[in-house]
Amino acid sequence: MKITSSEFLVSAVSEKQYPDETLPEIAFAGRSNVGKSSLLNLLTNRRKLAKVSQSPGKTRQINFFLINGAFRIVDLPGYGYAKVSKAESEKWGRMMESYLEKRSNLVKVVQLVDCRHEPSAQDRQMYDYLRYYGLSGVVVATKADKISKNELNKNLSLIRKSLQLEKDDILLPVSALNKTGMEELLDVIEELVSK
Ligand SMILES: Nc1nc2c(ncn2[C@@H]2O[C@H](COP(=O)(O)OP(=O)(O)OP(=O)(O)O)[C@@H](O)[C@H]2O)c(=O)[nH]1
Ligand SMILES: [Mg+2]
Repeated sequence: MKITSSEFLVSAVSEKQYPDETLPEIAFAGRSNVGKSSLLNLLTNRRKLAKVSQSPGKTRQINFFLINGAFRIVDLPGYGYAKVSKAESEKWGRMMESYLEKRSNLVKVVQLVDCRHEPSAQDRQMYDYLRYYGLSGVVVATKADKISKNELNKNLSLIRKSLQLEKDDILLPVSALNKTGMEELLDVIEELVSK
């Protein structure tokens, strides 16, 4: 699949701001700074569609993007950002729950993890949660340009083990810097939204 059009729709903090449930949605989840917004920009070939920054915690809302007029990619706010208050992190939890647990047109959540490290406790918790709601099965390992091929292979099996991925679960290394892994991911997304 090629993405030929992409459009920012809305930034939402509550359900009433979400777009209607007519189009299938694929959401990106992962810790703050893992590269969710960068990946979206790369997939859509638009450098500034989603805001990217050096400082974590950039995406604080649920951002909906219309892709090819046919489905949506949803950029979820990241977790694990140290500098958030307790009140803010509770707000994050409620926001995520209301989206992930009730959204009838949500097809799958792509979980992003940093390929350089073993998944954190929060990564594992998030993935378990997605598994519980039947939204798991596709994991992307970001920033593949930062380590050697050898290390990457080693870490991919570590990630598989740590998140307890099943044989059929997909784990794709990507690099937003080198623009690798995008076609594979687009194929997976195409398959998911055409079901
Ligand atoms: N080298 C390298 N850097 C990357 C890659 N992907 C993202 N980055 C960098 O990582 C930082 C965070 O990227 P974002 O895309 O903003 O991360 P995010 O997951 O959207 O973060 P939040 O919005 O805080 O949840 C930025 O400085 C990006 O340039 C990658 O594949 N390779
Ligand atoms: Mg972001």
